[in-house]
Amino acid sequence: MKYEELFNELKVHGQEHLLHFYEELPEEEQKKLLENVSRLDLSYAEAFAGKGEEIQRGTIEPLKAMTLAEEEAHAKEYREAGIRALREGRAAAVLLAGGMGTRLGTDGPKGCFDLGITRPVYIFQRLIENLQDSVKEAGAYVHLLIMTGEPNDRATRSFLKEHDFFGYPEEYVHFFVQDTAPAVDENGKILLESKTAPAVSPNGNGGWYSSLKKAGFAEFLKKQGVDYLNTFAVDNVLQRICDPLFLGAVILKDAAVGAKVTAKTGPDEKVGVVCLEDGHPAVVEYTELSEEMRNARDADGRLLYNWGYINNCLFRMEDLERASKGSMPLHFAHKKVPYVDAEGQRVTPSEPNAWKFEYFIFDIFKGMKSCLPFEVVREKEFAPVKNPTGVDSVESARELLKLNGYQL
Ligand code: UD2
Repeated sequence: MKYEELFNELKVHGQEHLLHFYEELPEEEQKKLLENVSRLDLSYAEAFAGKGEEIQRGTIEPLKAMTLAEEEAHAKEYREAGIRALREGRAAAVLLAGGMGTRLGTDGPKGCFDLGITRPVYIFQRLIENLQDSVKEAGAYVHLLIMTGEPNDRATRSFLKEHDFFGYPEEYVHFFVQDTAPAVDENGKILLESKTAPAVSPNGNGGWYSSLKKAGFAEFLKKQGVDYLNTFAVDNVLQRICDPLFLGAVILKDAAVGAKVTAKTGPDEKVGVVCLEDGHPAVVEYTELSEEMRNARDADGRLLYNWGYINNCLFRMEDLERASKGSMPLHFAHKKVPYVDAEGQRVTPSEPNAWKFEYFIFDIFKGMKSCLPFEVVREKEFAPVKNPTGVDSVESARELLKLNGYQL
């Protein structure tokens, strides 16, 4: 796009400051700036105008999960149905690895983090080994799609290639990059990360399906006969992936979506809670849980909203496609974002100075006819690596891995 054309478009949106340094840049850099700015999705910054209004929630009620006892009672039929579907190539796995892993304090992709003590045990390795368990049980490979973010895409691909995809056949591994959203200052102005690039970051894990589609994988998967997608987070090193029991239960219960859940450790655990909103399946994220909902108890004294969402879902593709036509709410997060000021000086803020935009994966549940929350045993299936130490950390994940017989 030419300078004038872009300038005029930006002006309509009040974002023409993005070209502030254009004149002083060498020609090559000018080109880069125009390219970077013209790729921006300005609708995010437009949405910022509505930031004052909280996301309006409907009437929230608890949603029952399928309990371990119920799963146990039907284990044989669920497992068989799941294995059959895997064997027929009806399921694929989608790894959500577009996040930045900032809390862990690593620069690289979170999946490259080594949890090993006496030998390397990378997060990606653990996840692929977990997937291999299901592959072995079914006797058939499933397609593994890996969503990266722009900042970690190259490093993720080269790391996995270097490690020979930890034994997974390369022809079953596919990558796609998730879309980005710009960061804006308190006045809704998009920040410049450098004189040639706006500050952008991945648009939240709810951006996964539109990014997958844009990359042509929805078509690809349909052609392959896939009709269930198991999305899973990069940081839970104990999770079962394409778990036949879960898959079979979702199929036989005819659920549009299934979500693995575990009983919360307490009101403040950092997991979303699965519930109903105006009669539709929904999840309220831990950051948005009201005091009242957080602490509400049932007649037996248990948390009323007790089913913690652990970010391992099974989506039926036809329902996903239908639900994805609706709009998703945009969540705002106040963060520290380094930027270049009007004088061209790089500023590293010590306090949150910017707003980032994120879609949440589970917000699509609201457009689904039905959801099956599926209970799992926490100690066997939930070991998230979020922080270096303490709760949900490298330390706690190592303990849980050892408890489950893994050599570190
Ligand atoms: C997530 C869940 C939360 C709970 C918790 C369990 C969401 C929105 N919240 O919270 O309810 O289940 O995990 O540990 O899912 N990701 C991307 N692109 C992005 C942002 C994130 O791929 O733009 C991935 C990220 O790489 C990770 C997953 O999504 O695999 C969860 O992201 P997070 O660690 O930021 O989420 P968290 O812990 O706040």
